[in-house]
Amino acid sequence: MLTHSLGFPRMGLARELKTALEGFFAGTVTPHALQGLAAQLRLRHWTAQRDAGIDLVPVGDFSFYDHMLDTAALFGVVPGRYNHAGGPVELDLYCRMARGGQDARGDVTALEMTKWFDTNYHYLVPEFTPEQTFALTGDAILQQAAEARAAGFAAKAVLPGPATFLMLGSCAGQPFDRLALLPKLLPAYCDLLARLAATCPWIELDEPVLGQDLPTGLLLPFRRAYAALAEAAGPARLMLAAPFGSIAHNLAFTQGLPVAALHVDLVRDPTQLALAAKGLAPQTALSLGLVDGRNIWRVDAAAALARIELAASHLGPDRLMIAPSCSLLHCPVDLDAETGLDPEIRSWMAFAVQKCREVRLLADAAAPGGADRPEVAAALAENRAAWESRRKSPRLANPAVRGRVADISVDMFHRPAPYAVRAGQQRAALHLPLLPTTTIGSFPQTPEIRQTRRRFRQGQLDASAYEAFLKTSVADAIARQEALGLDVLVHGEPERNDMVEFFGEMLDGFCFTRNGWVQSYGTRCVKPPVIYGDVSRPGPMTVAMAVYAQSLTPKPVKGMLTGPSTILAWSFVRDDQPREVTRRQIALALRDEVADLEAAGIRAIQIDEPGLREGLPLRRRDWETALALAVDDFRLTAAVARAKTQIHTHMCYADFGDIVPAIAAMDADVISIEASRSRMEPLAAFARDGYPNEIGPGLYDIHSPRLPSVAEMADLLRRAAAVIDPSRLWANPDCGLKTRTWDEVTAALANLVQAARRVRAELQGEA
Ligand code: THG
Ligand code: ZN
Repeated sequence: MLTHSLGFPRMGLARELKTALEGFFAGTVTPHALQGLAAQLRLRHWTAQRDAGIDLVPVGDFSFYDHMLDTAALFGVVPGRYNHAGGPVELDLYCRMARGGQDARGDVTALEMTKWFDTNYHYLVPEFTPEQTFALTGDAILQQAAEARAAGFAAKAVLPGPATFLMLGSCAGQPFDRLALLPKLLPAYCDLLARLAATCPWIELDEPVLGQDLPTGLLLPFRRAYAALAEAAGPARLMLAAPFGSIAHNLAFTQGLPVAALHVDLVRDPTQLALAAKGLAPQTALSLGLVDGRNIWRVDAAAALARIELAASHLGPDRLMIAPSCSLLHCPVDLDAETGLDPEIRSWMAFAVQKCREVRLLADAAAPGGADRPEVAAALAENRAAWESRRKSPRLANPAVRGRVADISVDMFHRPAPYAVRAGQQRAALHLPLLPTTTIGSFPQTPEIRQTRRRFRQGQLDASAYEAFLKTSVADAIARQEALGLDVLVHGEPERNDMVEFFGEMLDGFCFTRNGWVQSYGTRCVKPPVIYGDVSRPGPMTVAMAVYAQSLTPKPVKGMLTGPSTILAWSFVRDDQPREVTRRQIALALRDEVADLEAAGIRAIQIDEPGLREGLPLRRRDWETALALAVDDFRLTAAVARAKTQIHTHMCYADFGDIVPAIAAMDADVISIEASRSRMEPLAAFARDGYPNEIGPGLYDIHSPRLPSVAEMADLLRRAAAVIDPSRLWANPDCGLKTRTWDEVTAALANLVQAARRVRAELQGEA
């Protein structure tokens, strides 16, 4: 049984690639040095995987920014605004497509970024036109394949397949059927495969769209394409991979294809095994994705071996391959680097390197007589012992939490009064004008704030000095907001690194890593906390800081929480119970925080849910149930608040069109959303679906250093007031301001307040 890997984390154990890339962007690292480091990392990662027992190591999983951008560069898909004359996409153009920036003719915007299926990774969206042409213009993957071969590795080239590449692209403003481009794209893929075949014994094309709903019109073109691709791959063997989902509903696409192997994600859906096996052409192998590439738990070897046995009963052992479920991009690199974890909990975990060893172990144990080999038997016994320790651990179950969940009653999901009643009480309690102004929560994380937090974490600064520093920072933020004339203030979150990491560190049932970084986009990483047991709140988490901030001003200061769906989506979640059970526990913990904030005199509380939408299943028909449960948990969190306490929420991504009814069902008093980049377009969906509560469309893009003018924000507000009753409109930026400088923030918010005043005066003049 061959073992293989679909991809390895790119950043390096010490995030070396991030450091080098950021240095390159800043001009302190030469292109030569950057390329040198990249080659070093690739070699290190191939070696680590081979040493762990992976037979076929991946080539093409490395990227300077993102693998979809790499694929666009590979096939010459460069939007017109970059004025590219054709030919190879050099590093300079690649970076402009990734990050935007200057060229001879001025500013160009980057490609749009969006979530990669239901992960917390963002890819760059390729833009296609109806006249799009394709050619093999890049050679990065070919060079890397040669590099791997020269270093003596058996390599499998990996890249997104043509259907996924087209479906995940955009139409750059002029809708057309992108899939109609498949016949034009195919020759470029065939060209690439033919060349890769010279250096790689295997080529993998990833088609995670097979887990989604596919247009029936794609069926024949897809099948024809894969027949052509398998032929073009020539002496190399072609693998079609479907990570992240189940292909059970799309078997017609894969059945009988003349590919050398089909990879299925058995972590996401173990039941698809028999279906996938039955439809295979006689020469096709089945690659079993048995080790979870999305989480940090050890594989349950006994359960995985049972699956291998089932597969072998259908296909025989010689037609099986063993692998992680998906690319290991979505988990941290090496558990050996974690020295601070509780040893027992640590013994339940596996990171990318350990997961490669697990793949090897499964293949060894499944081989005839393999389980009797002493080293295999010992490793299996160790795996079993770790799982027994985990299953029996008293640290997992918290009877008090279980009891509370069992006792949840229907009334706990309902605010004490409907919005129409609450709105009046809140307006009186908060003394808000028409078009009230506010911000989303975070203020600039200055170098001083980052450094002070680091010194405190490393023990160079004691708790009282740290607290004094935080208070100074909060007082400064409050003074600035009062001077700007904002209506509802925030404390600025100087104590928080990442919002989810912050709550994870304070809740029971969570633990956190020192170095468990996972790429989120480009050079940016997150360190997801780990939920291992029942979740509860040992005590108030945000109350002291909120109360301190409120003590400095008569204006309302919002308490700031992260919602249950977002904490769930951005954490490593326990895999021994349904995710929904875990989220309900989180909701109860947050509900207590809402109650405590309110009891301490906080009059407005924001519960952010930017992660709600991205957690949705791959198939739309599963959305309704998933959304209903997510909405319930938001309501469970918020509904404890009195009628006159104003509940806010915030969501980042502009793609709201199809979930407005669910957002309305959350019944937050106020929602702030991203809207400036699309000139208030998302509001149309809220207006169309009769969104009943208050809404703050973002008036400027916080991702850009550009200063928005009073006139343009006033114009956006007028557009908003044309579709939403102005009595329910707020004025705020698109998102939190932690990545900006105070100079930028002060200037932009001053203009935002002016814009709100101007439009307020116009509206009141009309009345
Ligand atoms: N937190 C978590 N996941 C997220 C977001 C978040 N996913 C979606 C979106 N927000 C991703 N955005 C970012 C933005 C910035 C950074 C990471 C993800 C970032 N990271 C620092 C870096 O890589 O330099 C490291 C952070 C740190 O020092 O703690 O800037 O907000 N969980
Ligand atoms: Zn946001």
